[in-house]
Amino acid sequence: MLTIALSKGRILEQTLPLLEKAGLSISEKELQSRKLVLDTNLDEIKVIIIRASDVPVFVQHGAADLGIAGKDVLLEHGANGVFELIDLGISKCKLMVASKPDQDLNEGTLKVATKYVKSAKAYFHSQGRQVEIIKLSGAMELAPIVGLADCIVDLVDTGNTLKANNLIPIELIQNISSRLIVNSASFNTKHSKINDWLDKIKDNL
Ligand code: PRT
Ligand code: MG
Repeated sequence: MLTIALSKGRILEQTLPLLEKAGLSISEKELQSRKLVLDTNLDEIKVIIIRASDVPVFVQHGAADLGIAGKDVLLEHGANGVFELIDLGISKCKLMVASKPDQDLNEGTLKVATKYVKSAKAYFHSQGRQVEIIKLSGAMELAPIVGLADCIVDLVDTGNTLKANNLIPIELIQNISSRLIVNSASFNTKHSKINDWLDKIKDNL
């Protein structure tokens, strides 16, 4: 038996067609049900659909053998107990520093509002810049507007959210996409089965 953890929300839309091409499908009836563990067309594979940030946690602890999650989420979680197998090239966006157009980001200690605490710290520290991180769980764009922070670190796709709040993208921290991850113990014990799937997914990317 293999269990695959998928992120609900925006990644799911792009994940399902990718799995389908590799021969794994979940019926509309299963997807619409309130079940948390979903059956697939294959008896030996079950799928769980959970919050994006919980995917690496389930995989780390072996509650799921495989998972699909954004690189942003994986960077925050750390590599503990999970291997990244492949870049699926879906749900692409950029992790960026953004601020008001007239903001000076090079003087004194920067106040940075973000949900990506680890990534933001690592980025500014690597440049020798002093920062105070303010952890938020959403609506980061509000922080510079109300004077809570000098800048934000957030994901940017079209840039429309920034523009709507009179903010501009300033520095690129990292390009983001979704990755297939595996529990490190499962990778040993279920190696041939997992490799079969890896090949099927790779062949259809
Ligand atoms: O809602 P919940 O707390 O459960 O989780 P979540 O909000 O993290 O999940 P969800 O469904 O939003 O999916 C998040 C995952 O999608 C991230 O982990 C990324 O890997 C990926 N992804 C790709 C994005 C974006 N693009 C994206 N643009 N996640 C979020 N955004 C947000 C961004 O934070 C900002 O608010 O979209 C807004 C910017 O978009 P543009 O197009 O206006 O620039
Ligand atoms: Mg969301």
